[in-house]
Amino acid sequence: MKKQILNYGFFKNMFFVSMKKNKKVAIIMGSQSDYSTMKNCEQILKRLKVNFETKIISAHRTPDRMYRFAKLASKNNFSVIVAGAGGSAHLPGMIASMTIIPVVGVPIESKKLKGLDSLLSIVQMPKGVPVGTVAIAETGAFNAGLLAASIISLSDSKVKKNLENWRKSQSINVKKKPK
Ligand code: RP5
Repeated sequence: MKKQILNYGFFKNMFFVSMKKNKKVAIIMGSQSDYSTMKNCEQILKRLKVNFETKIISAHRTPDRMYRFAKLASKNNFSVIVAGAGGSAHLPGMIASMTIIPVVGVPIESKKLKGLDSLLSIVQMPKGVPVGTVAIAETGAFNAGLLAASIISLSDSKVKKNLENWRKSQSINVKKKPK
């Protein structure tokens, strides 16, 4: 009987450890120059108390790093990947092709075409491999964080509560009349 109780406790702990571990967001980006935009994603995830890790992974400059990250993402307990890229922005699509973890793509505002190139590269994924695409630049990075938190909230009641409270505070802060 005692042994059974011990076994039950062991499996219960294992279950909660794995549930807890599985709630990390990966924020990845193609270059250091993307970080000022992707900080907006970090900002909202911190506010909502969502665990995340941030990395630079370039599809064309560090293809091996990209491959290793995507292949090990599930084993490393990431449950959402937010990928920011600019120009011919293939990073989110390449990552999505190698994992079934949801991928949210953030189009970085490029110097030449103001991010339209990034947006079209990310949003126009061919049928069969989806990338959820948000708005260009800071707004997109922030919303990608909110979307990642929404996905996490499906299995994390604390994050759900934080997200609900954040929405409420957003509504309260809208004045009824303009000044
Ligand atoms: C992409 O090329 C990055 O995502 C970045 O937005 C863009 C320009 O990179 P840098 O030349 O600034 O490193 O890989």
